[in-house]
Amino acid sequence: MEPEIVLYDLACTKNICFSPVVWRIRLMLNYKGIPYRTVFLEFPDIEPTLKELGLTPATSGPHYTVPSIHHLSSNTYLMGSELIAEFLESIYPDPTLPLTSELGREIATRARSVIGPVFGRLIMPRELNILSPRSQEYFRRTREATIGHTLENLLDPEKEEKAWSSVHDDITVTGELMLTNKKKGPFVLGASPSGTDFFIAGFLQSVRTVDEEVFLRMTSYPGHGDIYTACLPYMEKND
Ligand SMILES: N[C@@H](CCC(=O)N[C@@H](CS)C(=O)NCC(=O)O)C(=O)O
Repeated sequence: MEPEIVLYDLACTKNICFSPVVWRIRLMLNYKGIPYRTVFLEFPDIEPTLKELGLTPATSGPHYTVPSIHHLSSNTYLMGSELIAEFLESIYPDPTLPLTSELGREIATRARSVIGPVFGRLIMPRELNILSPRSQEYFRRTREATIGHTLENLLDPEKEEKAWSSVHDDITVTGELMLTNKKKGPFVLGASPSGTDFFIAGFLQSVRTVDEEVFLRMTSYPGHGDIYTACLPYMEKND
């Protein structure tokens, strides 16, 4: 099938998607069966490539980010997962994907307090292992400037255990919330997926691609493995 969308994604040495935010969009494309092709960009190539395409820079954080898309038939370029999700839902409403819900918002708010420590301390230093030398150099330079010390400093078993303890209660409560509609079906809202399922599954798939052990520990908490498994059919196309 001819692609209708070009998806700009983050490159890694496994040649598959590993960014949690790009996974959110990829899951949506796969779920809706929208034909697309991927352009993987190394970290230092994101800004020059997206600038050249004429995308509007973000006002905070990195100015140019993936996911970005080019919708070919309308010649629309978009950057930012929220904007892209809304666009896809409006152009491809079938099957519908409720992007959010009251329960979804509660889960997302709680999950963010987990994602910070998990990504910041446990995933970030391990991410280096799946980046090319050019991306490693960029990643190390930008992230170490933000945290004020080396990425390797984070790989301290004692501090890592503290990070796990600090999120234990939040992961448990968030996971239990994910099971609210278990009787109606395997997804957060019951029988069919919502944006919240793709947010959770995208985060877990990203963790898994970087470090299987962290993934196994996260999915040992309630709910997480259930949502991840329910979303597996939409994670087959990963490149
Ligand atoms: N708010 C953006 C965040 C996207 C984002 O941070 N993407 C990262 C990759 S996971 C990125 O492109 N970073 C570019 C950089 O660090 O220069 C969204 O929701 O799409």
